[in-house]
Amino acid sequence: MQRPDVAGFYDRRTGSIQYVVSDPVTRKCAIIDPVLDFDEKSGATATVNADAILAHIDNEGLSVEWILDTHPHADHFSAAKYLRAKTGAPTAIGEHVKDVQRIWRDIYDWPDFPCDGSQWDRLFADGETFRIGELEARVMHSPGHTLASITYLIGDAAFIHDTLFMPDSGSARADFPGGNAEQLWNSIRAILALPDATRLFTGHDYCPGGRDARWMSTVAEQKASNPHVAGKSAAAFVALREARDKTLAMPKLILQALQVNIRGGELPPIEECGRRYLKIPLNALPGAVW
Ligand SMILES: N[C@@H](CCC(=O)N[C@@H](CS)C(=O)NCC(=O)O)C(=O)O
Ligand SMILES: [Fe+2]
Repeated sequence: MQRPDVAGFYDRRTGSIQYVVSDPVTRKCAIIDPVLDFDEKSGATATVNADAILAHIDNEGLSVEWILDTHPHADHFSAAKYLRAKTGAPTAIGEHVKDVQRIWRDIYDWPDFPCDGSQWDRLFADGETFRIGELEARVMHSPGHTLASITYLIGDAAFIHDTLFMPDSGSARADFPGGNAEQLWNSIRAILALPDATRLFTGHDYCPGGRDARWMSTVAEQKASNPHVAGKSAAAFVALREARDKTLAMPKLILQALQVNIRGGELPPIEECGRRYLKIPLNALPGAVW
């Protein structure tokens, strides 16, 4: 079993974990789920997170082969386009991103928006493989949190994004447009069918009880102690997930983030005045918690 090196970079602002996964032999690496900083109060964007990742890559003497996203994120902007410009490495995401693009094209009323995934260099189908140096990576389609979510299985490391969080934090929500709790359960079962020692790297940690951020668990740990899966039936999980989702407010950046992320992380085009603008649809999403 190949054992890649994995470095996690925690973004405190959004509770997101970004990864650099590298081949210890060839020093080739992939960046997974990089964050482009956005301050919603001032409207400012920045590349503090992405530049820290680039500095790590430089310090370690790594070379970037892939810039990967697990899904079109609803809580932060992807830094994939910025990092592509900096490194020349290709970007990729799951092929069902096209379905997510169609949903959000309608919400933003962008009739001419190309919903063909052409904003990425490669779209992965379920079961597809690719290489990072000598490491073999395999894609598992893991829908539920979003229609397009995928897990990257690289040697003994699985990048499971927003399926399961740390065992003390349960699972991701399944109530975004295109989300589905039953599909999320099936995706989680497929992840937990991997060997017990598989290292699972999650996409978020919200530091319950004020503990330090953590992001790595194993299949065995999840099966033993995650209350959303240990001893649960499919029906019990779906009931728990749907009940909890009814209590959650939408992520504060969902309307801002999707319009950047369905463009592969590219900010909206510059208008005549020289500035870029985000578009906020009113009364388009359910789930306001007053
Ligand atoms: N408070 C956060 C919530 C972000 C959020 O909804 N995160 C998703 C993953 S993108 C999730 O599954 N959250 C589970 C939960 O909050 O219990 C925000 O506003 O950004
Ligand atoms: Fe997410």
